[in-house]
Amino acid sequence: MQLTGRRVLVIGLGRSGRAAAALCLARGAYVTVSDVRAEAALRAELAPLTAHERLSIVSGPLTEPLLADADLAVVSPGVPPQPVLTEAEARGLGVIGELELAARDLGARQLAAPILAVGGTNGKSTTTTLLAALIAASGARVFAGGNLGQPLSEIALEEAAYDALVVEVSSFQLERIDQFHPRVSLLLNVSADHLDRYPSYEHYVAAKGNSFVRQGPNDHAVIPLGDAPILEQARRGAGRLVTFGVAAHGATPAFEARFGAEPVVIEHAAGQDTSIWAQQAAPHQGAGARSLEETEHVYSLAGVDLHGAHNVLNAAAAIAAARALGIDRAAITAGLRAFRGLPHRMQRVATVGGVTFYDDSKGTNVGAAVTAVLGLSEARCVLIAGGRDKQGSYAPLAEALAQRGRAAVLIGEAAPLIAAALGDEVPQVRAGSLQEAVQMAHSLAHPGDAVLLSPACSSFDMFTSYHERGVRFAEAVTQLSASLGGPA
Ligand code: UMA
Repeated sequence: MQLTGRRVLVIGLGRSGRAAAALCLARGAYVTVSDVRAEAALRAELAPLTAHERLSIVSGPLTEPLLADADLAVVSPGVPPQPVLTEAEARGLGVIGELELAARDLGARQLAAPILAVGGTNGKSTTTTLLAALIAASGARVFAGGNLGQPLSEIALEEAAYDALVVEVSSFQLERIDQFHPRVSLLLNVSADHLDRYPSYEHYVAAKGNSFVRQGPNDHAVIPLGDAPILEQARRGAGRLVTFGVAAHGATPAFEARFGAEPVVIEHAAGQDTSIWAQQAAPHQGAGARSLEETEHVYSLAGVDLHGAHNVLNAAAAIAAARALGIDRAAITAGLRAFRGLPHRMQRVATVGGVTFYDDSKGTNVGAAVTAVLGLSEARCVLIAGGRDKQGSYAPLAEALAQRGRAAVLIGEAAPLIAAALGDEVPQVRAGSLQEAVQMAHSLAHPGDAVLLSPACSSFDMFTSYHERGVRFAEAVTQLSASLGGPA
């Protein structure tokens, strides 16, 4: 990719736009950044670069003349499709995403580090971080970023060499890609999310599947066992399939049933394809049983810092991707032991009056909240949900709460919508603040229950981010605990 002397329009100046602008300037382009925010904020954002002679900043909506002046446009993931952009593309302007910019730059410089892409509606960040930990345990230098936080364009600028780049990829980032070519592409799951951005659910699934398209026979597509829509996406490329899932009864060889009642991940190679199965193994069967350590393709998850049944699957997926890269069993085992879970993802906060509080503030869609409810080790929970609606259906949440819910405490803009969907499945109350929600949830819970913050919505109606929402939740739990005389 030749950028010297070319005019690049960077649209959106958050982390992605900043990294893209810096990369394009470093490669000799004339860069204009366009963002709807006020100019003072944009200048502050670009602080070290504002004096650059090849940089200009335009505050306000994206316009046709701005696009007409550009040879290439780089769009930030959070900038939704809009007519002015579609029209410019129709006129022949190249429009790419920040991820594609990074991929082209890395490709042009022939940097050999393989890319491992981690996509999915839920579990991406945990799996990205775990996969990076498994690879790092082999002694390799690993980058973990993308949607997780650090844009890949920042890495393209760094001189430090990596042995592997583990990139969390959102559907937004995968919308405008072409050269982006993961050696291993993992798609964990797909359920309704971001339907406020896509014309249909199928468009959202197809965006996620774009990460498979460039894969060839030396690459691996890591996908869930028995998920036909995801298989269809993987088949858009030619990568070798590696599947992961929960072993069906009777489908596993006999020796697997001999371990204690703890989650394990089992690997089987059959011809060209590999299956990685996670399961809660049957109790130890005595004579003839082998320990986990003795058996080559079994990984014990006992004592690993991952909570919830869904995280066993995430671990299976990460192990599958690490194996596809050639990481050996010893490193994977060491990586699992060293792994520490991520904040705001099924994070245990405290136990107050026999009720355990979990912060799953990152549960920003219905699928995530359902998974969190069904994966709890406590039999019943009081769910705190609500926030800014994303136009998906809350019906699956009603089903999950019918099975495992004690009550629901609803907050934020989406509270009436969720209330209507829950109907009589579970008792429900409304709270005016998160602090009030924590108090109400505690009084509705019985000893031995969980209180789970897994909002099924974005946070932006009440907070600046899911992170702030999670921090406020933990503070409210601490206050509650103090008001009751400390943890119990
Ligand atoms: N903007 C415009 N015009 C618009 C919309 C936005 O100018 O029409 C401007 C905003 O004023 C702002 C900038 O664009 O200044 C924000 O761009 P952005 O939303 O792309 O944000 P970044 O800071 O670049 O963060 C993005 C990802 N954000 C989104 O996809 C919304 C971050 O993922 C990611 O960590 C980061 O790139 C680095 O790769 C966050 C996210 O919420 C965590 N992702 C979604 C999710 O996980 O569900 C997909």
